[in-house]
Amino acid sequence: MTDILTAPVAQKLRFYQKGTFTVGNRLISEQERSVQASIDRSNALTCGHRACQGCGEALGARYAVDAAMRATAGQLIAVNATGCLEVFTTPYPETSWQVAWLHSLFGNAAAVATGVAAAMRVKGHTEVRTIAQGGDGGTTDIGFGCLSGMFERNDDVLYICYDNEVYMNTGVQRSSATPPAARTATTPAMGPEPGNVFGTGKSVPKIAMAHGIPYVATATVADLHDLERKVIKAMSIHGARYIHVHVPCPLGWGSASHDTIRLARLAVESGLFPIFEAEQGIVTNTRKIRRKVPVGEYLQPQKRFAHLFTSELGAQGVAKLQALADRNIAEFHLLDQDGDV
Ligand SMILES: Cc1ncc(C[n+]2csc(CCOP(=O)(O)OP(=O)(O)O)c2C)c(N)n1
Ligand code: SF4
Repeated sequence: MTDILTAPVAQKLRFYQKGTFTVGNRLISEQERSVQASIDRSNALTCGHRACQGCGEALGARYAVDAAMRATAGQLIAVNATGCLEVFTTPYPETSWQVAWLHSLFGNAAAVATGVAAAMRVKGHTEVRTIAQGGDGGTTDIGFGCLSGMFERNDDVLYICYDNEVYMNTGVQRSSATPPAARTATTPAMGPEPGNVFGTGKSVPKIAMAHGIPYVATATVADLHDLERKVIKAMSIHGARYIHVHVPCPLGWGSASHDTIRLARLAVESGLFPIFEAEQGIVTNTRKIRRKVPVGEYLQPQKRFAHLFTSELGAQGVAKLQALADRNIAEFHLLDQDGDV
């Protein structure tokens, strides 16, 4: 009997509730239910933290770290970059972590985790595993050099990036993961190209793949079962591993706190956030889009994109974002041959 710990690829779930995307634990066998459904989950990130209502980062971290705890029988050390996750969980002198947890600086989480993993190896504690985690600013910008070094040396660390597409902890500044056209505190919605620039973009999952590391995956809080499975799979592998999790941020995105999961799902179903796994630089698994939606359905509920829906200039921005989504769909073969499934 396979379970979530041993299933080698995404298990096929039957969607009895047609018309919804519910992946309720009741629909699958007890052995395959999620870590979070288990009464003996570790609650590594427990109650009392100060995250906003509907915070995707808090949700993603809870599932990811508990899955890593399950995979390592609790023999885990977590290194955290500066950012919302660090700040809302550890207002001195309190902590919401029930795991060995370290914070050093904004940009050095990957390097600190490398040192922790090396120390455990030298001390002979080979059963103790290390993860590092941070936001998109700490990962794709300021910590990027340390991260690339960790990849290139194939250090025995799983790095998890919680991508809320903005520097949130310091007040919604643009990062290199901010989508084009998004309004942030540093990219106002004014001028001939309102919001963030339509640049070339920066896909850290693809950059991680270019290092040829053993495992790279993208994940979303819209499919927490899949996130758990990917963390558990990553912890079964040694060497450098990277998981990039899409985590909506109601405060920074100007979205309703009850819309976090719906928006995360629309990002996937529109093609803007492709879900895939790669091993040694080769894509091995993609999550097909079940029912393709136009990008407008994802953008419109978010105030950071409100200016796209009030003018002809805005409509051109929506069309350009649609082209980006379509490019992802073609690149990762996100639709079955016949189109929508
Ligand atoms: C060297 C340095 N520069 C700037 C800061 C200020 N700072 C702390 S957290 C943060 C933003 C974090 O953004 P991100 O990594 O995206 O995480 P989020 O808060 O969005 O989860 C910044 C700019 C710092 N602590 N150290
Ligand atoms: S600002 Fe965003 S990332 Fe930070 S705690 Fe609030 S919802 Fe979460």
